[in-house]
Amino acid sequence: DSSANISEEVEHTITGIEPGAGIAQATDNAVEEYENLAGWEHEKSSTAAMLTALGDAIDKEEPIVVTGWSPHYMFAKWDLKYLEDPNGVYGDVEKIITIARQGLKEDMPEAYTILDNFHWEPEDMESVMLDAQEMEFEEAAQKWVDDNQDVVDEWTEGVEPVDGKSIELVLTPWDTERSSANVAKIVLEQQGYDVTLTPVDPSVVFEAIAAGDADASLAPWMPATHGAFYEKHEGEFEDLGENLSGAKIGLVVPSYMDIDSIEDLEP
Ligand code: PBE
Repeated sequence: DSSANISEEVEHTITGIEPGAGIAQATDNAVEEYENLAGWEHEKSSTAAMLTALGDAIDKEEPIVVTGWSPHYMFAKWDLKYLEDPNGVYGDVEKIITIARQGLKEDMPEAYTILDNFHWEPEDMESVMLDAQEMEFEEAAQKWVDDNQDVVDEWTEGVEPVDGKSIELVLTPWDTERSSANVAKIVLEQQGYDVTLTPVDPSVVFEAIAAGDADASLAPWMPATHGAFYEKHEGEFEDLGENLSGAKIGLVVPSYMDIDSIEDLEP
């Protein structure tokens, strides 16, 4: 049948991204958990390579199965769908949270308050990511701040300015987190902070904050994507709650493919 052809045409391969991504771990788990994925390969490389492979397949209207997530421009650029995940390996709706090192509240109460207040919508993040297709993330973030000064004013309301204190934020190397980190950087700089952004793997985000080597991060995706790292370090960092809700991860295919569920992929 057609789904058997799909499996053969994609050579029983899921086109993945960087091995350190939470979605890569989740996909290894999916290959383990779904009996129909026995014998499938999860090929990890990079986000750029995955997007190139996806674009090439769509140009030829060939099947492809990738690891995908939202917010991401892939859904605006192409007609795509998430495969249903009856085993719930990829979770349902994800939120992005803010975490801080122990003691940040006492050491830098002004920054702590701003980071605690930082909350925006997927549309906000998407607009920064879209602009960043044509300009640097710094510029795209500045544009969002200029256009949304009322939102920023809510985050900084009643917070006293500081005089050049240094703060380090860690982020993961995807566009979603480049957006939030660059916006946070500008807002903290407006307040008088000297801000360093350090991109690292998701595991290192939690390690650095737990060890007190970095001050805060707006990068963790919960509960499915980075839940294992969160649990490993629980109690060694402070959870400031969500900064965005309505994110998602999963297996993604072009809409023209005649399957709906991970279970439709044949062994
Ligand atoms: N992502 C985007 C990351 C987090 C942000 C879903 C590719 C991951 O760790 O899987």
